[in-house]
Amino acid sequence: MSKNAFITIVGRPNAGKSSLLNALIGEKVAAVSSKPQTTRTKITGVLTEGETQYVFIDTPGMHKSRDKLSDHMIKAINNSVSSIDCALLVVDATKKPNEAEKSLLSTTLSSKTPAILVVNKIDLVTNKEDLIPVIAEYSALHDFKAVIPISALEKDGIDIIMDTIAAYAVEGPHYFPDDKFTDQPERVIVSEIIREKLLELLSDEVPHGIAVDIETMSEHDNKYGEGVLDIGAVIYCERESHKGIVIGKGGSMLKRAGQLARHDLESFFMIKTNLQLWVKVKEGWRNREGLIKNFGLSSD
Ligand SMILES: Nc1nc2c(ncn2[C@@H]2O[C@H](COP(=O)(O)OP(=O)(O)OP(=O)(O)O)[C@@H](O)[C@H]2O)c(=O)[nH]1
Ligand SMILES: [Mg+2]
Repeated sequence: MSKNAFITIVGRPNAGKSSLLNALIGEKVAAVSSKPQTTRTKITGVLTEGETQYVFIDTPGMHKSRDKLSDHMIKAINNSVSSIDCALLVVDATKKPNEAEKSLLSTTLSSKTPAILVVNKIDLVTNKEDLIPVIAEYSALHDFKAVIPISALEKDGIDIIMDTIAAYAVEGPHYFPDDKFTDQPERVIVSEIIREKLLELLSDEVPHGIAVDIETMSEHDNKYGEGVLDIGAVIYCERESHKGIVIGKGGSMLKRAGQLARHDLESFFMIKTNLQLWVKVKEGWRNREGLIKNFGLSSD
């Protein structure tokens, strides 16, 4: 009997939603960084285990809207919760419930949607008893079907999540090929890997104003007959001054980001990769609908 389960992953920025998605899938399908609001759109990860296909939807962290890009991110969160089989609310074990989480629990996560509380980052909690008051506070806000402490970073507790969500699978078709693990087009994966490196390397203000556009992506054989993946990407930033920061002294920042990205691209695509990066300025793109759509960041 063929089954499927649609599971959405929600939570505040930086809680570890994308880390959890990657741990569940066993592949890096979503960018992860220490900066909040790393994820900008809905990202789907797919895992087929025996008869059941799990479709996980990673969402941007819940936050107050500031610009049109934020509006799209918030819409993506709300869309992800309608007609799903189960929601995973990922929270940070070292933090107390905040307003955004409270409002999500009282509105979007209606009582009809089974929700599981995933208490992440338990590796940061030395005394496990400290988890009890955190769990108690969240449990007081909602009738969770289960509470699962995990560490997405150390891949601890992931199997318990899988065992628990198996109960929410329903009879139905597999919507993706069984060997597929994301709905993200390859170009989006490439641009997210590059953006992830810039987020980690750059100081706070600059990276949130960055979009990465993959202009070319093709394969050729080198003189030894090995396949090489050629990628040309443009990094758009909002200001001329940011462009200088992204390039760095003598091109050092761009070079470092390129090296790190190439390393991840080669292990993801399992092919030698030649990555060319350019930096351009596109002022105020975060408030321009057309550009948001162009960069694939629209929730529509
Ligand atoms: N110590 C520890 N750090 C973690 C764990 N899971 C995630 N992190 C870190 O927390 C930060 C945020 O992780 P993400 O997976 O990008 O978080 P997110 O919830 O997807 O964030 P947004 O996309 O910005 O909403 C990164 O620096 C991760 O390495 C964990 O289990 N333990
Ligand atoms: Mg994320």
